[in-house]
Amino acid sequence: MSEQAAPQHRQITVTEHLLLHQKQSPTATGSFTQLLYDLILAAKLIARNVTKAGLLDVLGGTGEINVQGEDVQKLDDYANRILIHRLQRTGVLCAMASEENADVINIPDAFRRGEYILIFDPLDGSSNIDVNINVGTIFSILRRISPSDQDVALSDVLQPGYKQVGAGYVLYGPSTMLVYTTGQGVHAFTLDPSVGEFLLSLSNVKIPETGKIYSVNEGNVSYWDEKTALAAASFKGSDNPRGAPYSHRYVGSLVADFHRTLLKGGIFMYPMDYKDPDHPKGKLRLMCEAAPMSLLAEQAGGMASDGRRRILEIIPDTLHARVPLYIGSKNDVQHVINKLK
Ligand code: P6P
Repeated sequence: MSEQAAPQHRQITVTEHLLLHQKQSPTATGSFTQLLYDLILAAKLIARNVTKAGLLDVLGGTGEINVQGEDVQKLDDYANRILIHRLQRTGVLCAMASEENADVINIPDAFRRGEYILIFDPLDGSSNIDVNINVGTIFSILRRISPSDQDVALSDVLQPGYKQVGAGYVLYGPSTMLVYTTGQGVHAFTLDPSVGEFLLSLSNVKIPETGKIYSVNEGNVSYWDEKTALAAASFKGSDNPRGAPYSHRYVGSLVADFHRTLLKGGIFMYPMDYKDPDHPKGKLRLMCEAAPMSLLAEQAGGMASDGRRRILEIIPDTLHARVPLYIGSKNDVQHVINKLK
């Protein structure tokens, strides 16, 4: 079970938590702490605007279409610019990639470079902003594989998810939460706006082995193949790991749906569908959505699959590769994998 954080007077900041972990992992360096520090600063700036979205002129779209073919909302454009501006100065990155940008983002010559690569979805679920539903920033951290004295190659970025040295998300909602892993468990921090610090609220988060909630956009059922439809339908009856019907919950914002699955268990599904020409491989992006969430899920004792393969073993063929995603309690995910065979 997840461990509630210490009483008020012993609360731990992210930086203290990272430094504590660094002592336990000799390979960790201050670079990672610096990277997370700048990521957190960007998140606080994004949180400030997200929580005031109704007051500032940041609602609605910019009129532009992004590389995904989606309307760019003003806030996700803001979030993208803040992350690129802050993180290119952190001195520990050699490249970045954003869900909003078609190509790899190089670090300008004016800034010091490092060994890490940051891949992010600046504001996932942004279509929900105008109706005040949770949105989030998702991030994935890789270490370059080519020699430091060479230019970053696309092969440095297109690595399978098990190569991630860190992953996490910031959830902007009733409270702003940071959830991350560096391969030593999953830990959750809640932003205390009165001091501007993320304070540890849950350590060593564990996903229950079997859940009671399934999460999928049932409106797509006519676009699924038969096995997918039967797998989703199984959670409405007793032919499932629980032996009883599950509750259905679907926010339509991956960070919110995943966060609930991480804490309460169950399964989140975004199957392949025939609704959109891009969706035969699913809607969600492998590198900035599925892979970071899958590292978190596995670190919390859960499971993540595309229906056949472990997400973390899939080697991206392109920067914006998409995958079907089945993620959450290991018994529930395995049940779906068995149904899809
Ligand atoms: P649908 C948001 O646009 C997103 O990328 C994820 O955050 C979310 O899980 C999914 O799309 C929702 O897609 O087709 O159900 O609206």
